[in-house]
Amino acid sequence: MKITNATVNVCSPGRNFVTLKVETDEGLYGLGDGTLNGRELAVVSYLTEHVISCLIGRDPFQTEDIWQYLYRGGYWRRGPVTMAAIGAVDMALWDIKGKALNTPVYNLLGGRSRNGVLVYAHANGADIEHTIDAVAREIDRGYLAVRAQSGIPGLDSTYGVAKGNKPYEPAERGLPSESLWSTEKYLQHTPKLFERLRKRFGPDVHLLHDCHHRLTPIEAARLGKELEPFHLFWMEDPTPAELAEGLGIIRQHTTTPIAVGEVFNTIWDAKILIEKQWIDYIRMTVAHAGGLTHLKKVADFAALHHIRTGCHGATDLSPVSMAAALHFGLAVHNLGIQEHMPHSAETDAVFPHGYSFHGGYMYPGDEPGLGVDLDEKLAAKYPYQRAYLPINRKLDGTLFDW
Ligand code: EZ4
Ligand code: CO
Repeated sequence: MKITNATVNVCSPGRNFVTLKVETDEGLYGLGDGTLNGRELAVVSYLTEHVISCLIGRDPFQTEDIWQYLYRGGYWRRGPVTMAAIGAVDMALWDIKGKALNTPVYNLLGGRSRNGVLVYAHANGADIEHTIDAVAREIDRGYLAVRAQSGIPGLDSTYGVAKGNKPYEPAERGLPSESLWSTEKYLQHTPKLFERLRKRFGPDVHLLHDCHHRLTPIEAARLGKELEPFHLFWMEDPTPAELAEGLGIIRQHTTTPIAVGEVFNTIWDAKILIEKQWIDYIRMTVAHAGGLTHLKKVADFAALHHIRTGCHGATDLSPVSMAAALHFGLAVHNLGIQEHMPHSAETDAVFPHGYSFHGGYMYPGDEPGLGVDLDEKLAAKYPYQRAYLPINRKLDGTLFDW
């Protein structure tokens, strides 16, 4: 089999998605997700200007060699744009492989290690009472694990909390919006939220929380200690993780489990964190970490160090990524949990898919390949619209981490 053509689709059914379609001389095609929130067109250009012509004539079964060709052969290694482009190609090739062999991708990654993939829902509210209601709604829908984020008294908006009645969506159309932040107010408020949630929902539901890279290591250590009585499943991105040793400081102070990695691209971002066992969950995505070929290696390395997976699964990853994460999560031995932020009805219609949710778990479905398609006609009705993630400032105007 040979690759004969590849095209990039950019559409915006509620939010922007970049989808690579790789075609073969046998009529089979594969899809890969290359969406990089707020920087979408950089990946499009990387693919169309620099990658696609190098793929023509290659054997799509050679996932390892093509991965190395694009990673080592590009000379300029790593980085989110490069790795998202490689991720899109790699995903599409695994999709083709599955279709050609008439088997779901999970069978090519080791087969089923479990019946379904444990997922967590998002719940948020303007204050603690509304967040409690939102968690109750997700539990009623069948979720066994819920991430809780709450508005903070004295701050107009914060990460993870929806404005109005719309579901939370981090990117907004137009230029970046700005929000104001106070670590002091956040640290006072957050333990109260989890005290209330545990009291209300009892010990069994898994509770998660995302700090979104906003604390220094010692601030995160304080929060982790104060959350210990409420037994979180994890505390996510407590501090920016470029400085790996920061996670080491947090680890010395608290037994609250730590999850990081949604902005990582390769094993090199995570190597020290994994080796030192400073984290408990590695959250890289199939799309941004160079596809299944690389993520499988990361997961196997993590497994040697008691670290489990917890792939990022926000709505800015397309249903193609969601499917890939579910095949991966079903197959790897060290699955922790998978994030599940359901896509809008418009997005689901553009990307018909075989995966499903039932009773707290998701299932990739048994269709050959990844089990996701792209309705190009419908996609054409939703042209790209520029959108950015917000930026964040401290109350005195200093630019801060969002
Ligand atoms: O802010 O995906 O855990 N989920 C997250 C997300 C990220 C967005 C950024 O594009 O942190 O909401
Ligand atoms: Co996050």
